Amino acid sequence: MKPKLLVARAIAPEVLQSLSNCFELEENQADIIFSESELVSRLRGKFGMLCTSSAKVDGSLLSQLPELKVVATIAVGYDNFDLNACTEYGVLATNAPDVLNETTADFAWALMMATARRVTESEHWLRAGKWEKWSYNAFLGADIHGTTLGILGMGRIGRAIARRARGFDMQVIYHNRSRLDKNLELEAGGATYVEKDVLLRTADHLIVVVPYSAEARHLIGADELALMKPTATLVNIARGGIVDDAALIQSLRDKKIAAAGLDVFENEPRLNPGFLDLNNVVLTPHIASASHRTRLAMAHKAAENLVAALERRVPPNLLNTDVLSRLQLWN
Ligand code: 8YV
Repeated sequence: MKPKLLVARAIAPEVLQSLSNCFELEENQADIIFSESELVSRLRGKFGMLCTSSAKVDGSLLSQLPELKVVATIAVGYDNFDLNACTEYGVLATNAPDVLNETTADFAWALMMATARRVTESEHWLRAGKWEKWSYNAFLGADIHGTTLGILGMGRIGRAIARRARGFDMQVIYHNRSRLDKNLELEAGGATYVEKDVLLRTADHLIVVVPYSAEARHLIGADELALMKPTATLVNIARGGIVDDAALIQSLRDKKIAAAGLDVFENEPRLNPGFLDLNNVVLTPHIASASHRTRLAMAHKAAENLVAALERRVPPNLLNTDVLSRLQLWN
Protein backbone atom coordinates (compact mmCIF):
# COMPACT_ATOMS: atom_id res chain seq x y z
CA MET A 1 0.00 0.00 0.00
CA LYS A 2 1.36 3.39 -1.00
CA PRO A 3 1.24 6.26 1.51
CA LYS A 4 -1.50 8.80 0.84
CA LEU A 5 -0.89 12.31 -0.44
CA LEU A 6 -3.30 15.21 -0.78
CA VAL A 7 -2.54 17.35 -3.82
CA ALA A 8 -4.43 20.35 -2.55
CA ARG A 9 -4.49 22.36 -5.80
CA ALA A 10 -4.71 21.55 -9.51
CA ILE A 11 -1.20 21.09 -10.93
CA ALA A 12 0.40 19.74 -14.14
CA PRO A 13 -0.65 16.17 -15.04
CA GLU A 14 2.97 15.10 -15.59
CA VAL A 15 3.81 15.91 -11.96
CA LEU A 16 0.71 14.02 -10.77
CA GLN A 17 1.82 11.12 -12.93
CA SER A 18 5.28 11.02 -11.39
CA LEU A 19 3.90 11.40 -7.83
CA SER A 20 1.49 8.54 -8.41
CA ASN A 21 4.48 6.18 -8.73
CA CYS A 22 5.13 6.67 -5.00
CA PHE A 23 1.86 7.87 -3.47
CA GLU A 24 -1.83 7.18 -3.58
CA LEU A 25 -3.09 10.59 -4.63
CA GLU A 26 -6.17 12.52 -3.67
CA GLU A 27 -6.35 15.19 -6.35
CA ASN A 28 -8.26 18.45 -6.50
CA GLN A 29 -8.94 18.75 -10.22
CA ALA A 30 -11.64 21.34 -9.54
CA ASP A 31 -9.01 23.51 -7.82
CA ILE A 32 -11.22 24.29 -4.83
CA ILE A 33 -9.67 26.41 -2.10
CA PHE A 34 -10.23 24.22 0.96
CA SER A 35 -11.32 25.73 4.25
CA GLU A 36 -9.51 24.57 7.40
CA SER A 37 -12.23 22.00 8.18
CA GLU A 38 -12.15 20.66 4.60
CA LEU A 39 -8.37 20.42 4.76
CA VAL A 40 -8.57 18.52 8.04
CA SER A 41 -11.06 16.02 6.70
CA ARG A 42 -9.09 15.50 3.48
CA LEU A 43 -5.77 15.22 5.28
CA ARG A 44 -6.89 12.57 7.80
CA GLY A 45 -4.72 9.49 7.31
CA LYS A 46 -2.50 11.24 4.76
CA PHE A 47 1.31 11.10 4.86
CA GLY A 48 1.71 14.46 3.16
CA MET A 49 0.30 17.39 1.28
CA LEU A 50 1.42 19.25 -1.84
CA CYS A 51 0.00 22.76 -1.65
CA THR A 52 0.36 26.40 -2.59
CA SER A 53 0.27 29.58 -0.50
CA SER A 54 -3.49 29.17 -0.07
CA ALA A 55 -3.16 26.35 2.51
CA LYS A 56 -2.71 27.67 6.04
CA VAL A 57 -0.73 25.16 8.05
CA ASP A 58 -0.69 26.00 11.76
CA GLY A 59 -1.02 24.41 15.18
CA SER A 60 -4.79 24.33 15.00
CA LEU A 61 -4.67 22.27 11.76
CA LEU A 62 -1.78 20.03 12.77
CA SER A 63 -3.18 19.18 16.20
CA GLN A 64 -5.95 17.32 14.35
CA LEU A 65 -3.62 15.39 12.03
CA PRO A 66 -1.30 13.07 13.92
CA GLU A 67 -0.41 11.04 10.81
CA LEU A 68 0.74 13.96 8.65
CA LYS A 69 4.51 13.94 8.09
CA VAL A 70 5.26 16.50 5.39
CA VAL A 71 3.81 19.62 3.77
CA ALA A 72 5.39 20.85 0.54
CA THR A 73 4.45 24.15 -1.09
CA ILE A 74 5.21 24.84 -4.75
CA ALA A 75 5.87 28.49 -3.78
CA VAL A 76 9.10 30.07 -2.59
CA GLY A 77 7.14 32.16 -0.05
CA TYR A 78 6.00 30.14 2.96
CA ASP A 79 4.25 32.69 5.15
CA ASN A 80 1.25 30.31 5.19
CA PHE A 81 3.31 27.79 7.21
CA ASP A 82 3.76 28.21 10.95
CA LEU A 83 7.19 26.58 11.10
CA ASN A 84 7.28 26.37 14.90
CA ALA A 85 3.99 24.50 14.88
CA CYS A 86 5.28 22.18 12.12
CA THR A 87 8.33 21.40 14.24
CA GLU A 88 6.24 20.92 17.37
CA TYR A 89 4.05 18.38 15.57
CA GLY A 90 7.01 16.69 13.88
CA VAL A 91 5.97 17.76 10.36
CA LEU A 92 8.56 18.49 7.68
CA ALA A 93 7.81 21.72 5.81
CA THR A 94 9.40 22.47 2.44
CA ASN A 95 9.22 25.22 -0.20
CA ALA A 96 10.37 25.55 -3.81
CA PRO A 97 13.08 28.21 -4.09
CA ASP A 98 15.32 29.17 -7.04
CA VAL A 99 13.34 27.62 -9.90
CA LEU A 100 11.21 30.75 -10.18
CA ASN A 101 13.87 33.46 -9.73
CA GLU A 102 14.37 34.37 -13.38
CA THR A 103 10.71 34.14 -14.40
CA THR A 104 9.66 36.30 -11.46
CA ALA A 105 12.40 38.81 -12.25
CA ASP A 106 11.20 38.97 -15.88
CA PHE A 107 7.72 39.75 -14.63
CA ALA A 108 8.91 42.44 -12.22
CA TRP A 109 10.46 44.13 -15.26
CA ALA A 110 7.30 43.65 -17.30
CA LEU A 111 5.27 45.35 -14.58
CA MET A 112 7.80 48.13 -14.11
CA MET A 113 7.89 48.87 -17.84
CA ALA A 114 4.13 48.62 -18.31
CA THR A 115 3.64 50.95 -15.34
CA ALA A 116 6.24 53.53 -16.32
CA ARG A 117 5.15 53.61 -19.98
CA ARG A 118 1.40 53.38 -19.30
CA VAL A 119 0.92 50.29 -21.45
CA THR A 120 -2.36 49.01 -20.03
CA GLU A 121 -3.87 52.45 -19.46
CA SER A 122 -3.31 53.42 -23.10
CA GLU A 123 -4.57 50.05 -24.32
CA HIS A 124 -7.83 50.45 -22.36
CA TRP A 125 -8.25 53.90 -23.90
CA LEU A 126 -7.63 52.54 -27.40
CA ARG A 127 -10.04 49.63 -26.91
CA ALA A 128 -12.67 52.11 -25.73
CA GLY A 129 -12.51 53.65 -29.21
CA LYS A 130 -11.04 56.94 -28.01
CA TRP A 131 -8.07 57.12 -30.44
CA GLU A 132 -8.88 59.76 -33.05
CA LYS A 133 -5.47 61.23 -33.75
CA TRP A 134 -1.84 60.91 -32.71
CA SER A 135 -0.98 63.49 -30.13
CA TYR A 136 2.37 64.87 -28.95
CA ASN A 137 1.32 64.86 -25.31
CA ALA A 138 -0.62 61.61 -25.12
CA PHE A 139 0.38 59.09 -22.46
CA LEU A 140 3.74 60.60 -21.61
CA GLY A 141 5.46 58.29 -19.17
CA ALA A 142 8.70 57.84 -17.29
CA ASP A 143 11.89 56.48 -18.85
CA ILE A 144 13.40 53.28 -17.57
CA HIS A 145 16.85 53.51 -19.17
CA GLY A 146 19.37 55.75 -17.48
CA THR A 147 17.32 56.06 -14.27
CA THR A 148 17.80 54.72 -10.74
CA LEU A 149 16.27 51.38 -9.85
CA GLY A 150 15.62 50.79 -6.16
CA ILE A 151 15.18 47.26 -4.84
CA LEU A 152 13.76 46.60 -1.40
CA GLY A 153 14.85 43.07 -0.45
CA MET A 154 17.98 41.82 -2.21
CA GLY A 155 17.53 38.04 -2.07
CA ARG A 156 17.76 35.68 -5.02
CA ILE A 157 14.87 37.28 -6.93
CA GLY A 158 16.05 40.80 -6.10
CA ARG A 159 19.46 40.00 -7.54
CA ALA A 160 17.94 38.53 -10.70
CA ILE A 161 15.95 41.77 -11.14
CA ALA A 162 19.06 43.88 -10.50
CA ARG A 163 21.17 41.97 -13.04
CA ARG A 164 18.75 42.91 -15.80
CA ALA A 165 19.25 46.61 -15.08
CA ARG A 166 22.70 46.53 -16.73
CA GLY A 167 21.13 46.37 -20.16
CA PHE A 168 19.20 49.55 -19.41
CA ASP A 169 22.14 51.59 -18.11
CA MET A 170 20.47 51.95 -14.77
CA GLN A 171 22.04 52.67 -11.45
CA VAL A 172 20.86 50.10 -8.90
CA ILE A 173 20.46 50.86 -5.21
CA TYR A 174 19.04 48.47 -2.65
CA HIS A 175 18.06 48.07 0.95
CA ASN A 176 18.04 44.75 2.74
CA ARG A 177 18.02 43.53 6.36
CA SER A 178 21.77 43.08 5.97
CA ARG A 179 24.21 44.35 3.40
CA LEU A 180 25.31 41.83 0.77
CA ASP A 181 28.97 40.91 0.42
CA LYS A 182 30.89 42.49 -2.46
CA ASN A 183 30.62 39.46 -4.76
CA LEU A 184 26.86 39.34 -4.46
CA GLU A 185 26.63 43.09 -5.02
CA LEU A 186 28.66 42.61 -8.20
CA GLU A 187 26.40 39.75 -9.25
CA ALA A 188 23.48 42.11 -8.68
CA GLY A 189 24.71 44.45 -11.40
CA GLY A 190 26.97 46.41 -9.03
CA ALA A 191 24.10 47.39 -6.74
CA THR A 192 24.84 49.86 -3.95
CA TYR A 193 23.51 49.39 -0.42
CA VAL A 194 21.63 52.40 1.01
CA GLU A 195 19.45 53.04 4.06
CA LYS A 196 15.72 52.58 3.53
CA ASP A 197 14.91 56.30 3.54
CA VAL A 198 17.62 56.97 0.94
CA LEU A 199 16.21 54.18 -1.21
CA LEU A 200 12.74 55.70 -1.02
CA ARG A 201 13.91 59.23 -1.72
CA THR A 202 16.28 58.34 -4.58
CA ALA A 203 14.65 55.55 -6.59
CA ASP A 204 12.94 56.45 -9.85
CA HIS A 205 11.47 52.96 -9.91
CA LEU A 206 11.11 50.97 -6.71
CA ILE A 207 10.54 47.20 -6.70
CA VAL A 208 9.47 45.43 -3.50
CA VAL A 209 10.84 41.88 -3.20
CA VAL A 210 10.90 41.12 0.55
CA PRO A 211 9.38 37.90 1.92
CA TYR A 212 6.29 38.37 4.05
CA SER A 213 6.63 38.21 7.84
CA ALA A 214 4.93 40.03 10.71
CA GLU A 215 7.79 42.57 10.69
CA ALA A 216 7.43 43.15 6.95
CA ARG A 217 3.74 44.08 7.26
CA HIS A 218 3.21 47.62 5.90
CA LEU A 219 6.91 48.12 5.35
CA ILE A 220 5.69 50.55 2.71
CA GLY A 221 2.99 52.71 4.27
CA ALA A 222 1.95 56.36 4.17
CA ASP A 223 5.22 57.64 5.69
CA GLU A 224 7.38 55.70 3.25
CA LEU A 225 5.27 56.68 0.22
CA ALA A 226 5.56 60.32 1.29
CA LEU A 227 9.34 60.08 0.92
CA MET A 228 9.17 58.91 -2.71
CA LYS A 229 9.53 61.21 -5.71
CA PRO A 230 6.23 62.36 -7.26
CA THR A 231 7.56 60.97 -10.55
CA ALA A 232 8.45 57.56 -9.08
CA THR A 233 6.79 54.21 -9.77
CA LEU A 234 6.33 51.37 -7.29
CA VAL A 235 6.14 47.68 -8.16
CA ASN A 236 5.17 44.91 -5.72
CA ILE A 237 5.72 41.30 -6.77
CA ALA A 238 6.40 40.02 -3.24
CA ARG A 239 3.32 39.60 -1.05
CA GLY A 240 0.21 41.58 -0.30
CA GLY A 241 0.44 43.24 3.09
CA ILE A 242 4.02 44.43 2.68
CA VAL A 243 2.54 47.53 1.05
CA ASP A 244 -0.33 49.25 2.88
CA ASP A 245 -2.92 49.21 0.07
CA ALA A 246 -5.14 51.97 1.51
CA ALA A 247 -2.12 54.28 1.90
CA LEU A 248 -0.96 53.44 -1.63
CA ILE A 249 -4.37 54.21 -3.12
CA GLN A 250 -4.36 57.58 -1.35
CA SER A 251 -0.86 58.33 -2.56
CA LEU A 252 -1.77 57.40 -6.17
CA ARG A 253 -4.96 59.48 -6.01
CA ASP A 254 -3.06 62.50 -4.73
CA LYS A 255 -0.27 61.93 -7.31
CA LYS A 256 2.27 61.70 -4.47
CA ILE A 257 3.83 58.98 -6.60
CA ALA A 258 3.27 58.62 -10.34
CA ALA A 259 2.07 55.03 -10.69
CA ALA A 260 2.17 51.50 -9.32
CA GLY A 261 2.39 48.00 -10.79
CA LEU A 262 0.95 45.38 -8.48
CA ASP A 263 0.84 41.61 -8.73
CA VAL A 264 -0.06 41.01 -5.06
CA PHE A 265 -2.59 42.62 -2.74
CA GLU A 266 -3.87 42.63 0.80
CA ASN A 267 -6.83 40.20 1.02
CA GLU A 268 -6.32 38.96 -2.54
CA PRO A 269 -8.25 37.94 -4.56
CA ARG A 270 -10.63 40.54 -3.08
CA LEU A 271 -8.95 43.80 -4.03
CA ASN A 272 -9.49 47.11 -2.32
CA PRO A 273 -12.01 48.60 -4.80
CA GLY A 274 -10.07 51.89 -4.69
CA PHE A 275 -7.52 50.37 -7.08
CA LEU A 276 -10.12 49.82 -9.78
CA ASP A 277 -10.95 53.53 -10.03
CA LEU A 278 -7.35 54.51 -10.68
CA ASN A 279 -5.74 54.93 -14.10
CA ASN A 280 -2.20 55.03 -12.80
CA VAL A 281 -2.02 51.38 -11.77
CA VAL A 282 -1.24 48.15 -13.58
CA LEU A 283 -2.97 45.28 -11.78
CA THR A 284 -2.23 41.58 -12.33
CA PRO A 285 -3.60 38.52 -10.47
CA HIS A 286 -0.49 37.12 -8.69
CA ILE A 287 1.10 35.68 -11.83
CA ALA A 288 4.77 36.64 -11.51
CA SER A 289 5.92 33.01 -11.59
CA ALA A 290 3.33 31.93 -14.15
CA SER A 291 5.31 30.70 -17.13
CA HIS A 292 4.65 27.18 -18.41
CA ARG A 293 8.20 26.06 -17.73
CA THR A 294 8.50 27.58 -14.28
CA ARG A 295 5.17 26.39 -12.91
CA LEU A 296 6.16 22.89 -13.98
CA ALA A 297 9.54 23.25 -12.27
CA MET A 298 7.89 24.53 -9.07
CA ALA A 299 5.55 21.56 -8.86
CA HIS A 300 8.39 19.13 -9.65
CA LYS A 301 10.45 20.70 -6.88
CA ALA A 302 7.66 20.18 -4.36
CA ALA A 303 7.35 16.59 -5.58
CA GLU A 304 11.11 16.02 -5.10
CA ASN A 305 10.79 17.16 -1.50
CA LEU A 306 7.84 14.85 -0.88
CA VAL A 307 9.62 11.85 -2.36
CA ALA A 308 12.72 12.59 -0.25
CA ALA A 309 10.54 12.65 2.89
CA LEU A 310 8.96 9.37 1.86
CA GLU A 311 12.38 7.78 1.36
CA ARG A 312 13.51 9.12 4.75
CA ARG A 313 16.07 11.43 3.17
CA VAL A 314 16.32 15.05 4.30
CA PRO A 315 14.21 17.01 1.78
CA PRO A 316 16.45 19.37 -0.22
CA ASN A 317 14.32 22.40 0.65
CA LEU A 318 13.48 21.62 4.26
CA LEU A 319 12.51 24.85 6.05
CA ASN A 320 12.29 23.69 9.66
CA THR A 321 15.57 21.79 9.96
CA ASP A 322 15.17 21.68 13.75
CA VAL A 323 12.37 19.17 13.22
CA LEU A 324 14.97 16.52 12.32
CA SER A 325 16.12 16.08 15.90
CA ARG A 326 12.49 15.38 16.85
CA LEU A 327 11.99 12.71 14.25
CA GLN A 328 13.35 9.32 15.19
CA LEU A 329 13.12 8.48 11.52
CA TRP A 330 16.12 10.65 10.81
CA ASN A 331 18.12 9.84 13.96
C1 8YV B 1 3.11 31.40 -6.43
C2 8YV B 1 4.58 32.99 -5.09
O1 8YV B 1 2.50 31.51 -7.64
O2 8YV B 1 6.35 31.48 -4.94
C3 8YV B 1 5.70 32.34 -4.38
O3 8YV B 1 5.95 32.70 -3.22
O4 8YV B 1 4.07 33.95 -4.65
C4 8YV B 1 4.11 32.50 -6.40
O5 8YV B 1 5.18 32.09 -7.18
C5 8YV B 1 2.03 31.35 -5.44
O6 8YV B 1 2.35 31.82 -4.18
C6 8YV B 1 1.60 29.92 -5.30
O7 8YV B 1 0.84 29.75 -4.18
